[in-house]
Amino acid sequence: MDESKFVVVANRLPVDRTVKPDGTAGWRRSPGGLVTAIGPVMRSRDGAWLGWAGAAGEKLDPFTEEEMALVPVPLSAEEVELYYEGFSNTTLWPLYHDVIAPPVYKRRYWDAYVAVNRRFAEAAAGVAAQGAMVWVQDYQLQLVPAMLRQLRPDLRIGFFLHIPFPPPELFHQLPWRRQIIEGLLGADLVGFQRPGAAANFLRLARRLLGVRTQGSCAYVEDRVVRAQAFPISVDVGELARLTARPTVWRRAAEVHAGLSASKILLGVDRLDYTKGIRQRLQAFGELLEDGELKPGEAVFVQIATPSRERVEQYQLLRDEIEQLVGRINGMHASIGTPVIHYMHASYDREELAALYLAADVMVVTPLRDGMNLVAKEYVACRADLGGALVLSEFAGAADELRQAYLVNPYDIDGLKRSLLAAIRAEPEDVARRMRAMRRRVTQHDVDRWAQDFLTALEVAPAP
Ligand code: GDG
Repeated sequence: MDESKFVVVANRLPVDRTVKPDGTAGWRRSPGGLVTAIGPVMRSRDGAWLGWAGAAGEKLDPFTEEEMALVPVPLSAEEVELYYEGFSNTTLWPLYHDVIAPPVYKRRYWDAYVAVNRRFAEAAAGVAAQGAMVWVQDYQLQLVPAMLRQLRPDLRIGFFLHIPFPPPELFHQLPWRRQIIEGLLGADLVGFQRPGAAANFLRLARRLLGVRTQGSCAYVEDRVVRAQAFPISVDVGELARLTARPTVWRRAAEVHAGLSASKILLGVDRLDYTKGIRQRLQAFGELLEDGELKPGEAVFVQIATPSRERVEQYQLLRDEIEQLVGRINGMHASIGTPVIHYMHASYDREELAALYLAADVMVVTPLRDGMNLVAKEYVACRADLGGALVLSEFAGAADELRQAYLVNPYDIDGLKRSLLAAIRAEPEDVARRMRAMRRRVTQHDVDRWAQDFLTALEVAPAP
């Protein structure tokens, strides 16, 4: 494979395995904004994408798919358990999300994290052309920037963290806190979702490593590292095309007609303890119990996409949510008319778009979330200016979507008041709020996010 001038390094490759109708195996582009945003840049810059192909123990040669050069990085079954399920999702994920669940600190997890990060760094060093630009993605690969810089000082290295970055008060728990900050400081540009996260990172660099900082810059030996916010967004054009399809708006009407309630409340999340699914269902259940909502007045549709099913905290969460759904339906449903429709399944983009169109109130209540694309997707789909958004102030999206019904999901009474206000809002008010939110999302879509980051990386002082 030729060397590339632009290299993306992510835990996963942007393709999923498929089986074609004739039985042969193939690949299909994964859904999601990252590929859409970076795909055009990859093609115009002769790019390569490094990542795990998704099957443990499998060794694959580089291949080309969707006009992208893909370089698989192998992971053994043990590494998936220790580096991915372990350090990434049992240590870092809860620590970076306000310790909503207790993080687990195991030295075996850390050792695997170091080893896998080194493998990714070596693979990137092997495919990057002289002076190339390398863009490392997310919390699974925080050591890659420094490892890669050591191997290849000629490269321009960017890093983007998709999840929150915690304040020192929490980050200090991590036994390997210095190593993580050193790892990230290997980049020329470190991007975060919110300005507060960039500030946390700079404070930690000062406190843990004595690095001098000024404004958004950290001075590391003879280099300047910039830390800044680049709020990620959605592919507004793709969503507009989807919602314009007659099959989609017909399906939305069908969903509405099929539910025997005047208003539909919708939640769409990976089944994750950061998403505040319990809090929103509890608030909805209490409104029914108090008699403030009548069963025919509103129905809740909750899609909970299966996620990290081998991690214990996720198994416990699933039991808890399913018990709660059962209890609320047990109290308030009648035959043929549940008050909560709960689906533990994954749907295609068309069906999701139809649900967004059908929903009168979109309920997004994470306890902590880097950005939350679901909130932005809902806004991008509502060209009709219908639909109210209830949004947690702890989601990065709250910085931009100021006209949503902003809530503190820990405050169940406040959440109940906001749900009622959104359900009962006048159409003019709903439209006014939606128009303002659409202006923001349309002007700051995912393409703009990628352009802003890469432009900032390009103007970073040369290594
Ligand atoms: C991380 C950060 C940050 C959901 N169910 C289905 C489905 N989805 C899609 C949604 C949306 C995406 O998954 C979820 O994105 P979120 O942003 O809401 O949340 P995370 O997965 O936690 O993402 C987050 C993001 O990275 C990007 O930086 O915003 O804060 O935690 O696009 O539509 N897609 C399909 N079927 C489903 O059933 N096809």
